[in-house]
Amino acid sequence: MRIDILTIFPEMFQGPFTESIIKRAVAKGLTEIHIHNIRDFAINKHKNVDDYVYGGKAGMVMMVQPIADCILQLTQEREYDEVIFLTPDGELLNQSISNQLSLKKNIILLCGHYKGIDERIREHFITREISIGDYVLSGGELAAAVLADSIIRLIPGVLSDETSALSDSFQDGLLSPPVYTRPADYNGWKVPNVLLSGNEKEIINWNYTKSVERTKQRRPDLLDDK
Ligand code: 6GU
Repeated sequence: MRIDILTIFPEMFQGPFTESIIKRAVAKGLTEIHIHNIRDFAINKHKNVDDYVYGGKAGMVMMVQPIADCILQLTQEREYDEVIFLTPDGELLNQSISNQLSLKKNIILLCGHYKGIDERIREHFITREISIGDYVLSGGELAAAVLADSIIRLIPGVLSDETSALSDSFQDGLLSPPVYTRPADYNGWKVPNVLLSGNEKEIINWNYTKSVERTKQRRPDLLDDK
């Protein structure tokens, strides 16, 4: 899978993609991430990418031309399955959206800033708009990193144990059960006996019961959907 990210702050992606699981996915050739600086497509001598909003209100808007030229260059090179704009007024990201997107071949993620981007970009290029939650971030970059991470870890071969993505919280609509590691007794704080029993059936039952219990307590809304 190939992900192209369009941003005016390319340095913000140093870190999220250069560590841990995503780093390994890139090294293994399971995903390609290309960061494009929208400012490289600005044509005037000041390299402007934004301008005053029409209609008088305060604030700057990202201009059509630099973003359009960047997207057009990419779409001339290959076909894209989705051109996604990260925006607080987009559809709320959930595991089902990440699952869908992990099956795509090429996607573009566009990060907005200032008061937003010229509406004509949304009308003519954007196929999907996604928000990562009901709060406001300074820009789309962190949201794009969150979305890319949630997608990339689902690509087959990225996680060392393929079943581990299947047992994630949300993957089956339930939160994960509590987990423990050694020692079995830490100064009197004990690991539940059933987990030490070696009885696989009982352990599966215990994990399921705990998942349901935790979901009922913390996120009853997840059970309502069923
Ligand atoms: Cl995608 N962008 C911004 N700026 N803020 C957000 C967001 C996106 N999702 C939640 N808050």
